[in-house]
Amino acid sequence: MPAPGENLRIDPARLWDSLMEMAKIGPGVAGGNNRQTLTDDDAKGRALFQKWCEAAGMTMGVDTMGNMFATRAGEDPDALPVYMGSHLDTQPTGGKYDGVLGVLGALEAVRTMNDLGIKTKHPIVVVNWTNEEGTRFAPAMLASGVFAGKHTQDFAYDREDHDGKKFGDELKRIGWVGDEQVGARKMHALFELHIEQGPILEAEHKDIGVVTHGQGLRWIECTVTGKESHTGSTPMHMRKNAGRGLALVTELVHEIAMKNQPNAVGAIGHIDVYPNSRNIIPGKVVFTVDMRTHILPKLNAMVAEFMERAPKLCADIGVEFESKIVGQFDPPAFNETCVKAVRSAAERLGYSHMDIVSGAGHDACWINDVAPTAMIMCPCVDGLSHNEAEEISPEWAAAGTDVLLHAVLETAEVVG
Ligand code: HGY
Ligand code: MN
Ligand code: MN
Repeated sequence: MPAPGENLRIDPARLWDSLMEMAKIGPGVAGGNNRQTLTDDDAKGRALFQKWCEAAGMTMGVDTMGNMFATRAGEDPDALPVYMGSHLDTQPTGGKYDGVLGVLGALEAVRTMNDLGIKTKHPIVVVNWTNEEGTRFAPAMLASGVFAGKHTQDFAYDREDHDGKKFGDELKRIGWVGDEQVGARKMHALFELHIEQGPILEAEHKDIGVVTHGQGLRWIECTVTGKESHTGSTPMHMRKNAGRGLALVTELVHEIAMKNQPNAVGAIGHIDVYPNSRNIIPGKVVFTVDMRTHILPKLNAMVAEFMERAPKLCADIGVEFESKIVGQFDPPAFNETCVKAVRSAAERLGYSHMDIVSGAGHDACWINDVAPTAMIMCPCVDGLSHNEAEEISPEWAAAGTDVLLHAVLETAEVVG
């Protein structure tokens, strides 16, 4: 199949305008976004995305997890579609590009195909996956996980946010329960463009990351139980301070990650302290440990060491420790043919590139289990993400989207 010509490029200004337009929905307090999944702002972002897709001549399908699929017809309607996309939901203090670049970059690729009257054998579908972030409703990549058969829909609908609202109820409330059975769609391939969310590409002065693998992830929700009592009048030897358990476990997670360098990370990002009163010793602390590496035996060993040592640390100070896995996936190795299409696209377009392992989890990590999948990354300033100051350059956005366009056209087979 002849590859698209190296002069075939997207419209960088149109892409950037769309990114800035979407960023106006669910603004953060410091220049980023707070467009959390299944909020009214998420609904507004979905509506704008649907409007743009329909203006680009695509037809929108929605499944029972709210996943959105905008289809551009192919010359062979029986050929399995080539999918491209990511997520529009953001962290509570998220950036403007995490996920959004992958969705709007895919839309820009279709707009460019329309401008040039490009026809493909395979239909092309632009995707917005529901709840990639997993911050309001754990786990992350929830809807792509249901699509890939990793979770049941009942499990997903039952997930509760901090206020006890259920995923299924919130999806219904915002009016985005679709009629398609989730997971029924079959894919010829899927490509996801995403910002790196780390410092490597910028430090190496590379425009494109050719993602060969992703890190595996374990989210362990821990509950440390002590005894609430007065911070002033309770003698030190009589205290059961759950906060100390959190401190010891936090340090343990860091120690295990550092012992397993390179290519291992660990931290605790979510913490709820009860009753969280200045003059009451914490009686209970609930927190989530996030451990990752792209080496599966190492990941399993890190978790095993944690599960062996954490309960003892807590018992030694007289507090109880319980834990449960609330999110997990093994390290994905992406499809070699799709990865090659990404790499050759970068070469053809003259963009500097390097192979890279994705540090963050992405919907592509789950879809990789049900269809040939690959990812394209662009740098981000100082490697910063999951922070309102997240920034990329218009040039980086355009380069990544050019590569996405070429890889998708090569895979979807241009026929005219
Ligand atoms: O947690 C992750 O890696 C992704 O950003 N949800
Ligand atoms: Mn993301
Ligand atoms: Mn994210």
